[in-house]
Amino acid sequence: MTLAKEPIAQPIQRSHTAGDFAREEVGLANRNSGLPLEALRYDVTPIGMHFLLTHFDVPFVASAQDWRLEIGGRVRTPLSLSLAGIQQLPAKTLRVTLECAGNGRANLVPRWQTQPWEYGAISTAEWTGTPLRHLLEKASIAPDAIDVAFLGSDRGFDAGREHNFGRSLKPDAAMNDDVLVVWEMNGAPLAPQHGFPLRLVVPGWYGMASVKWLKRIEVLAQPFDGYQQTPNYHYRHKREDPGVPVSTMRVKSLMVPPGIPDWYTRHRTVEAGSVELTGRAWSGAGVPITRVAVSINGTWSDAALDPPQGKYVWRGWRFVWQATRGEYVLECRATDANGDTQPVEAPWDSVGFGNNGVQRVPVTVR
Ligand SMILES: Nc1nc2c(c(=O)[nH]1)N[C@H]1C(S)=C(S)[C@@H](COP(=O)(O)O)O[C@H]1N2
Ligand SMILES: [Mo]
Repeated sequence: MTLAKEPIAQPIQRSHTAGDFAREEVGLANRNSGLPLEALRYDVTPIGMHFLLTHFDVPFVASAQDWRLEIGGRVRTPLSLSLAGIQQLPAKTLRVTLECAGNGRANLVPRWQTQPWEYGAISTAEWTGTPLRHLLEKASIAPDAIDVAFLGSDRGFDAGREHNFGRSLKPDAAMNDDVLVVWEMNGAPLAPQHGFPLRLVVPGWYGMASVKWLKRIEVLAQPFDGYQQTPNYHYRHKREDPGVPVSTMRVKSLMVPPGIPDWYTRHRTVEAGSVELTGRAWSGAGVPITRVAVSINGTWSDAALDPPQGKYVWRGWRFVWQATRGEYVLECRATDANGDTQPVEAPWDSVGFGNNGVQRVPVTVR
């Protein structure tokens, strides 16, 4: 596998729409599952409930025995490492909340036709691996390096461009001790759908940076121009804007929908009385959450925050609501230590990246 130019074919036509979901969107939603919001209750998401986003096919890797991670490009010592060799490096376990940059995009009007996330593309796992910097130090980055590309073994087409899924980090970001090359999730070998046998985990960033099925690291003297780096994953108001690269997660919160759901609509029914509302709040780049407010039909009150569980981990919150009969809309809104707060109205983005608008939960109290 190399960084050869990506062949360009005729792109598939897609569009913005405000109407029904296309068969293709429903098909993607079946392949790429979200966290059921009731599972926000787990500090660490059970593996089978962790959200999934796989652009192409999940590679079939029968055994990790023959897997090699290659490191090449602008390095003094190109390397080809086995999984066993990598596992001999100093190991580190980090609890990390990952969110897909497209989370919430199905709630935007009009929406871009793609994986139609509502709220669930968010989860927390405990990742065990070795800091990437140990591998880069072994290979020894050349002084003219300005970008480090990470390629997965999965390959396909997007917008007519054939490529392996790939992303890059600037050398200083790549050398951060918390960026891990990971072989275990929640104490078990990586599941096939989460990147077996090896993946990158970049804490504090949206999920696209955490390349699964990691096969090759290419150190570059020019910016990586793979499809998933650019043009994809840029905030753009118009399709033709140059855009701003998507990087760290924006401040956000979600609540566990209270009461019981209707099977089809998911509308909630709650018994009158004292109702404890709970949820999670997080931000990017390791910035702590400082406040969560809850709104009951537009009246905001502060929630209590649970103790923090780590630099890159969502923070629990709770609020006791004295519910009386009627129709309600519940909302929650987080603020981080930078003073950033979730917008009440989601910022519109051409393909729906970074939607951190407040969640609205309609509830009937009886
Ligand atoms: N090789 C590869 N890595 C990938 C992807 C992919 O399609 N292929 N998807 C990315 C995106 S967009 C996200 S949000 C996360 C999702 O990780 P998960 O499926 O383990 O939850 O993986 C990232 N890493
Ligand atoms: Mo994603």
